[in-house]
Amino acid sequence: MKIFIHRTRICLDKRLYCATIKLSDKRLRNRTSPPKSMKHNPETILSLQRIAKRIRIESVRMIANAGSGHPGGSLSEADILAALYFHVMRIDPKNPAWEDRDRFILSKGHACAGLYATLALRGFFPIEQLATFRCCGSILQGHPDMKKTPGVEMTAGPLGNGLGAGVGMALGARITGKTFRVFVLIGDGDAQEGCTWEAAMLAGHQKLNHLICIYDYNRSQVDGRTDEIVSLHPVEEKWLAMNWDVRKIYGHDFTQILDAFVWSCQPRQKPAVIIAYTIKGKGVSFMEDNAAWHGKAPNKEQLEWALKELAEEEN
Ligand SMILES: Cc1ncc(C[n+]2csc(CCOP(=O)(O)OP(=O)(O)O)c2C)c(N)n1
Ligand SMILES: [Mg+2]
Repeated sequence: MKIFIHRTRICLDKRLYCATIKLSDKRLRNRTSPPKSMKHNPETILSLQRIAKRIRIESVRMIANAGSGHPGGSLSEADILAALYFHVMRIDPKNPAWEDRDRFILSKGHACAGLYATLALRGFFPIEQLATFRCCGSILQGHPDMKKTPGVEMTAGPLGNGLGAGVGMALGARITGKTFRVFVLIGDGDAQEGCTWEAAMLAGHQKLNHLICIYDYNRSQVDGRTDEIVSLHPVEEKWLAMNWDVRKIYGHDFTQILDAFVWSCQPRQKPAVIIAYTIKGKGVSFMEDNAAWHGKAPNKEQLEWALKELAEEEN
């Protein structure tokens, strides 16, 4: 296991940052009741596209403001997070410790800007807090901390640990007779860690049918292409061999994302994995599929360019 050091800094310019937050945030924050049904229609999709756009905008803004962070993975996961938090998961932002809530674990913890933006938009904490991302003493550290941030279920940063934590939660639910679902988002670099496969093997063996893994398959990690570093092929066959149900989707198409979640939440005898083919840096042309933007903050001009593209983006 490698050792890594978080960079912390003091944020000076909160006022400028907060001035850019829109009024429509209030409407989003007030959506506190868990969704009643997982059915979807064109309006659902339009609404989720708008939310995903906001997640992307807030993510790049936070990273630029902090001067550090991980835009590539935050942008690739944005559509999945929007679907989970605004349509699929049974949660109550006003009561983050509700016993029967669905759980979500971001195993690729470095991509927490996307998660923080989602949690803020969903009402777990005030959107203004995003301005403190990566600041000393902030609830929004450079990697998620379950003891600091409302809505964060699992501390993460060292890759490969999320699925194991999810297996523990799903087993705990079974033992205590709970019916909540456990969603774990893993990255493909994350999946290069051996403990991911140990957890997958145990989940398959235990037939953890309330465990759903989403595999953010952007085919890139910090050092470049996953295929050139440690190939993950054949991905589908690996999960099938470990006794998982498997579905492949394009992870930026809400119809496919929502259909896959409906499928994954149906009664089943095994855990389910959704292999989501995604684009690292999705939505910002100069970041898309470019490993250089794995862990780098945009400067002022690059931020303006990125925000312009994201504002114009049509899914
Ligand atoms: C155990 C461990 N080794 C190394 C790292 C350093 N590291 C941070 S992010 C990353 C690559 C992650 O790639 P991936 O999971 O595919 O995430 P994404 O492409 O979605 O950003 C690495 C190697 C780490 N966090 N943990
Ligand atoms: Mg990746």
